[in-house]
Amino acid sequence: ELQTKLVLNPHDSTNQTKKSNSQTSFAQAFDAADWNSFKFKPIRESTVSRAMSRRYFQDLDKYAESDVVIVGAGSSGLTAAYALAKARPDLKIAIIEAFVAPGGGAWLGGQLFSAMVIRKPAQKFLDDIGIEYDDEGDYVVVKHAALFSSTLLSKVLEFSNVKLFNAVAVEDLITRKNDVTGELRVAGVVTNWGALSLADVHSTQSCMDPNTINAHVVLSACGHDGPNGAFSAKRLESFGLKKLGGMAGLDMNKAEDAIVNSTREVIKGLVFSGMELAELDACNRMGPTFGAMIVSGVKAAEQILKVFDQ
Ligand code: AHZ
Repeated sequence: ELQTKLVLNPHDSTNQTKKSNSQTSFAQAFDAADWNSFKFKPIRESTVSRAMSRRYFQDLDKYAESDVVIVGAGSSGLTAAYALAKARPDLKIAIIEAFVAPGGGAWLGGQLFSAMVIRKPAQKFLDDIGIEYDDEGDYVVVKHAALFSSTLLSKVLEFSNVKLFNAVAVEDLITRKNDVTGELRVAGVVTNWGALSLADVHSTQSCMDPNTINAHVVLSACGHDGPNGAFSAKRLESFGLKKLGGMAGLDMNKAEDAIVNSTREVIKGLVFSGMELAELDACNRMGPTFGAMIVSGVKAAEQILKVFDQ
């Protein structure tokens, strides 16, 4: 039965009674029986400014000491954030994403096609976050990759122990060297506005000093190399700690298992997930299949918890 009126559900997310009498029309709810007299409540510009900036600065203050920093809000980083935040509401988790739009390379299934292919058993994660799919036997298909990314993102953002700082880039790692063993551990990240970092303002301005976030564990989920990727892998190479293998050619069968298998704490305090591992370990790329990003994210969350247990 088609509804003839636009109706607004009462402010109660548990109320699913779409056709109950408690509903008001949008026009009633907006107090706009006559749209010509529609009016918003008044506001002063500085109120808007303060409403945003106060919260942002409170968040900067709160997350300056984070339990976990996740670098990169692509499919593997967001999956790790979800798994971790769900398991441990006591942990403060900051996600740093260089671009304004989170989601990384998971807004389309591949090339310009909408559908997203996910090989089993990764569909169990879709069941957990409530995304429908077509079951094709050994793999499933979500009708639009954007449905996956937007659902995952919204679930992650709902957790009260997670803060996404988008349009903020990680420019360096905070490191501590053990005076006795010489071992390096990662103790946080160095950040700057994404627009500055991505435009390489550092080569034209004499001082664009960054900010910092201390963390017990950093997850690097920066994706494969490109204009903006494999950040921590490249930094470990410049520290002289790793020699990058470089991502190998496409082999779906090998690539997905390899990425999950190599998801680990690479140096003390620094866990890797997703395609950044391909640059580090010379794994194949898998192209437009996303099961490994999901399972690598879940495994990364587990590895992070192990670091807390050490
Ligand atoms: O903007 C990046 C993206 O959203 C972000 N990022 C990278 N460097 C950063 C930095 N500071 C802050 N220094 C940074 N953010 O990290 C995110 C990576 O997302 P992604 O989707 O590229 O990586 P993923 O490993 O989660 O998923 C990769 C999926 C695949 S597989 C594949 C292939 O085989 O060709 N291609 C892609 C995109």
